[in-house]
Amino acid sequence: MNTAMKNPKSIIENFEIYAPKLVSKEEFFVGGHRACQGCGEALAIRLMCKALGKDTVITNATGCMEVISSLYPTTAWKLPWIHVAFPNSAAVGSGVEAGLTALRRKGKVADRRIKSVAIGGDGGTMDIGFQALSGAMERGHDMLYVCFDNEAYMNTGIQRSSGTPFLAATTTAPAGKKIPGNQVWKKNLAEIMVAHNLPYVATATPSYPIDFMNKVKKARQVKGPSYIHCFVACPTGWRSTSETCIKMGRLALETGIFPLYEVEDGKYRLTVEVPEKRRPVQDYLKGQGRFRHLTPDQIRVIQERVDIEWEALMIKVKHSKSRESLRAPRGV
Ligand SMILES: Cc1ncc(C[n+]2csc(CCOP(=O)(O)OP(=O)(O)O)c2C)c(N)n1
Repeated sequence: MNTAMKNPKSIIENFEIYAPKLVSKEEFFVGGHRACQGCGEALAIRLMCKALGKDTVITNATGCMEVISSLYPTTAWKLPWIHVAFPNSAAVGSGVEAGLTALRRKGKVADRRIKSVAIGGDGGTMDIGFQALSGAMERGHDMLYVCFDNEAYMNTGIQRSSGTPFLAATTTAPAGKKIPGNQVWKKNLAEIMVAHNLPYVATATPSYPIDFMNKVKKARQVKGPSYIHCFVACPTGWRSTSETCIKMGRLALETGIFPLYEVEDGKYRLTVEVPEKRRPVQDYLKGQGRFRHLTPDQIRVIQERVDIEWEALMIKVKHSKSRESLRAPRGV
């Protein structure tokens, strides 16, 4: 174990020495794009691209990240990048992988590993692109899918998606006299991906950048399908101030609303520890206008749900076992 590992405080004190070693200076998603101030999604894409490196093909579903990054005649992408329709990022990503495999077999592309990475927002992934995602993962393509979950259809005006949290106000589930915001619980897509028996599934957020980048690097190495669910703050849609983008991800972790974990062949592991006494969900909710209308009783209902989900996750962390030996054999 090196000195820095033995004494994490020394990393913080000597940040300028360690930071360049931790994070590559090479940029593949560059400045000049049109993301809103404090956009968590643009930051996450930048970090993801650094972790992926140059031998990568990105397939991007329609959504904020496509709109802000590719206004004609400019582009923020320094990687091969394909903009596809709203529902089919995973399908095109799987085609990229199959195409590269075929070309490699014929000796028409360099014999090195080029990773196909498909990305989409929560609307493009959890709702309209879900069938394509499920199919691509189930077929076992050697590809990574990253969902950037800002918890609504932000690009088209903050409509609710199946990623929107319970009782959050959106333009299609406004908090008013009849309903107090979105009426259903958020879909847990990471769990649904685990149920696809993937070799690697993880949750992440740019608020913990090294954790996120390590997960992207790990997923890149996986030979087979992998999925990362990346939680990204959206000040515009969440009605929060732009400088709170990083803070929101940290509060989501510290309250247990968005735990950071990875699942390797079915074995769960928390990757960022949460204090034994988690912060109350109120600490996370209060900085966001989309939850401004909540009553103490409604906040209590959310707290109870988070507690139940947390306990269920802890059971999995404690008792799940690796199923690596049960991976479906390919080509049999
Ligand atoms: C089939 C289809 N339906 C609707 C649209 C309109 N549309 C474009 S982007 C978008 C919202 C994207 O939301 P999300 O996937 O959550 O990504 P975000 O913009 O929040 O990053 C919608 C509804 C479309 N382009 N195609």
